[in-house]
Amino acid sequence: MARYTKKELIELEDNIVEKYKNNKLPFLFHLCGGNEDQLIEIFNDINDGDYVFVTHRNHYHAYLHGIDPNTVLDRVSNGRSMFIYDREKNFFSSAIVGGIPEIAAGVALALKLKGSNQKVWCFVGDGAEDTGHFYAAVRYVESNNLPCKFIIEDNDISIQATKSDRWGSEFLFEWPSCVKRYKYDLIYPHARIEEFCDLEIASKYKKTDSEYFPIIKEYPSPKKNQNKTNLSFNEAVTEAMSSLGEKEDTIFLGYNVGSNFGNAMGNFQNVKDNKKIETPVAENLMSSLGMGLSLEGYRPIVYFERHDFMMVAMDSLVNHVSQIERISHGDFKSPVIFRTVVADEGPFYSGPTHSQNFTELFKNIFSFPVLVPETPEDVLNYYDYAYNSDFPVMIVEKKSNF
Ligand SMILES: Cc1ncc(C[n+]2csc(CCOP(=O)(O)OP(=O)(O)O)c2C)c(N)n1
Ligand SMILES: [Mg+2]
Repeated sequence: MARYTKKELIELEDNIVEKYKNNKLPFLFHLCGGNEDQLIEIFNDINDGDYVFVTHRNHYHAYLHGIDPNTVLDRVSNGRSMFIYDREKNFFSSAIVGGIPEIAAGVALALKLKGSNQKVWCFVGDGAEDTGHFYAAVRYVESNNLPCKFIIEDNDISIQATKSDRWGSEFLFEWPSCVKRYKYDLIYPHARIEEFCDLEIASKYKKTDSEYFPIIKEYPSPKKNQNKTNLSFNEAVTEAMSSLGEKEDTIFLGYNVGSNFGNAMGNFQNVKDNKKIETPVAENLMSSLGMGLSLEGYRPIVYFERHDFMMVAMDSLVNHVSQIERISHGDFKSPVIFRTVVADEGPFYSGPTHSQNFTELFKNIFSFPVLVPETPEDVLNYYDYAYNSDFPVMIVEKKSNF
């Protein structure tokens, strides 16, 4: 439901411009303008409770989806223009171009599995249309008939470059029916307007990064487990998967998890078929589907059969799963369990790009725990800990331990 008229939207955005002119905003922010009519029409079809995913240019969408304009002004005034979130209203932004479509697809998958009548609306710029992430999300939503619409807000500009500058011609890809495009001319420059503000004066208002975005307090480590088991390492992994498979809220996804597709090392043999989702070989999509499912209360176990392949999922992992609790000030949490394997040894040597171990790197770049079980007891303990945590956990199984 559109809550404002065109005139009111422009006035709300003018409040931000005014603050900027008074040298009060030493931040990067992106003003909306020029697309009022199109957005009002689209928001007339959006219900309260629907999810709205938006890019860095998110103010109009926030107002129209019922976020209090004072809250928007407060966010913008505290360096959080690109980070407007609201758990209650299901409003989600991302400052990463192409970062949201696959997460939106994950939420839409969850809504379909639950039989909900909520919908997902994912607004992206023509810059996101440049990315493979957008392609994967659109193909997944269209193929699975998920309740999600993608809206390309096509102003034919990414910062200062037109599509033709970026791609070499005006050629436009034809997207399927889950994608709508509206065209408009942006009335402001890409980001803030230099001559409007004296940045030297404005900078006096600046606080530190951790004052604007408090660092999450350290996540608790797993407790030491004294219980002995007679299971081998491989049997313990199977047992951990079987036990997770018994929980109502879990769901397993990745490639080779479906019953007819390899059933990776036999570890998923006791997990019921209706708990397993075979995914495309699109790692950033896999991780993002997991994140989207977790936002709707599922406890996804996302399976990556080699560390090497996870490098393709880094935007999802580093910029979204790892950061979401901090950048949303705790509004959104994403307690996904990442089951990963390092093929450090074992019978099938497959060369350097199939046997790398990124554990130390991951420990450094993720906010969440990365655990390496060395014994069968560790395996059972770590998966139990991961399930009982409200934050993401990655568990790294070394083939040499199997
Ligand atoms: C992955 C990524 N690459 C680059 C940027 C820097 N950047 C911020 S906005 C932007 C332009 C995006 O253009 P578009 O998606 O068309 O949105 P518009 O600004 O036109 O609304 C770029 C390149 C980013 N935020 N994320
Ligand atoms: Mg654009």
